[in-house]
Parts: sequence; C-alpha cells; structure tokens
Amino acid sequence: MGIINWNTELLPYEQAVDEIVLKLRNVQREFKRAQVHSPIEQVEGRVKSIASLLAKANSRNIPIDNALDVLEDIAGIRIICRFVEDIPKVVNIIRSRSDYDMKIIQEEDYITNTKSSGYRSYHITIEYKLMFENEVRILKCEIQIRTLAMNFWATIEHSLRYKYDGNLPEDLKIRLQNCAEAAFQLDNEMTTIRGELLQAQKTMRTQEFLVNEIVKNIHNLYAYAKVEHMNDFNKEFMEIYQDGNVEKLSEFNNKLETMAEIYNVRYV
Ligand code: 0O2
Repeated sequence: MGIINWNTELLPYEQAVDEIVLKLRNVQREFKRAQVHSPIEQVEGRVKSIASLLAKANSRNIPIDNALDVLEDIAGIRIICRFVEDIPKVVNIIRSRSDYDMKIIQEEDYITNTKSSGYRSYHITIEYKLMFENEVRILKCEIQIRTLAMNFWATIEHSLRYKYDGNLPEDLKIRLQNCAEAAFQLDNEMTTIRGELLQAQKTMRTQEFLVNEIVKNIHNLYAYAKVEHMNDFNKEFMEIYQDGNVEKLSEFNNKLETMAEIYNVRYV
C-alpha cells in the first residue's frame, strides 16, 4: 500500500456511525412513542481520531497497512442507560437485529468481569453492512453499553489516563478504583428506587399526553365548532393543571372529548 489517505479511508466509518446512531435513536423514540421506559437513555457515536488510531496500532505492533482490518473500534457507538437492568435489554435489542443489520461477532462483559482499573461496561462488536459509493461494505463497529454512573467514571478516568499517558500514579489508580466502587454502589442504590422512578416517569408522560389532548380539544372546540365560553374552559384547565392532579386532568379531558365528539371535531 502507498501513502494512506486516512481522511478518505475513514469516510465509510463515518457513514456507518451516523447510520447506527440514527437507527438506535429511532429505537429510543419507539419506546417513547409507546409511552414506556426506554432502556436507551442516550446514544453517541464517534470515529476514532487518526492520532488515536495510529497510537493504538503502534502500541499493539499492528502494521499501519493492517490497522483498518485489525482494529475493531474505529467506528464506536456508546449507549447510555439509566439502570443496570436496562443493559441486558439493550443487548437483546441488538441481538434481535443480528440477522438484519448488526451481526454480533463478539461480546465482552466488563460489568461481571470488572477490569482491574475499575472499568465497567458491556462491549459488543458487530459487523455492520452499509452501501458506500454504490458498493456493499461490511465494517466492524464497537458498541459500548453502560449506565450514566459507569459513563461518568469512564469519562473522567479516560481523561486522566490520557493526561498521564497511560501511566497513572499508584495513589490516583487507587482513588479511581474507589470511585468506580462508589459508582457501582450508586447504580445499586438506583436499582432499589427504580420502581418509584419508573412510576414518576409514567405519571409525567401521562400528564404530558393529557395536556396535549386538552389544549388540542379546547382549540378545536373554539376554532372549528365555534363553541362559546372556551375561555372559561381555559381558566378551568389552568386551575386543574396548577393543582397537579393527573386524575382531575383526565376527568377534564374526558369532558372535552365528549364535547368534541358531539361537535364532530374529535379528529380534527
Ligand atoms: P478510546 O480512546 O476510548 O477509543 P484488549 O486488547 O481487549 O485489551 P481492546 O481490543 O481495545 O483491548 O478492547 P477493550 O479492552 O475492550 O477496550 C476498548 C475500549 O473500551 C477502549 O478503547 C476504551 O474506550 C474502553 N476501555 C477499556 N478499558 C478501559 C478503562 O480501563 N478505562 C476507560 N476509561 N475505558 C476503557 P481505547 O482505544 O482504549 O480508547
């Protein structure tokens, strides 16, 4: 191989990252649309920088010409979850796509097998099929799945590792291991209040839904059915809304729904 034009070589990886991020964000959106808790809280993607790619190849004695074939995390996706319990659900979502677009070729469970540094995360390597410049390409991509707490720790530790060029002083290593333990405890504590949090999320979503419906019904009754006194309804709505009682909101919306039905503006 001659001189490698890295910027050009990395273009299909950029496309793969963009596509995978989009697809996983759509999965997240589907959960939201169904008004249920999404195991995916956040999705991020990046293509490894040329500097970090060359450094990794160099540290592993990988000839530069082979780097693109050997390194499996040039395309990298990170999925952040709220709870540890969400992680296997995300893994299953990806597994279910194995015959379609994300073929799993490797899994590494650094949550059960925590790294000596304290690092926790679930890694999946996939083969991703994409069309690039009218050709089918199959690229490897590393998906890291972790909780918000695991991500917080890994981000800080990664920056420090970079600062010390990989040679963290012994006392800092120990403090970071303690922080990893604290993050682990935080995840465990969050698990114990998961039920309450999920209930709170559900109430918020119901409230959002009802407010949208009420505003729509009031508008339709006023604009299309020309119902008088809609201002009184608006006032009543604000009072109920400020009260914060979801059941009362629901009753009020039922009343508006019945009116919308009568005036034939239910589906406007
Ligand atoms: P970057 O800059 O994040 O891309 P291996 O041969 O298995 O030891 P490999 O093949 O790189 O190494 O896989 P591994 O160990 O699963 O690590 C892949 C990525 O996981 C790393 O990529 C990091 O992103 C993350 N990771 C692994 N161990 C740690 C750790 O101790 N601390 C932090 N913060 N992240 C970790 P890169 O290329 O190292 O870095």
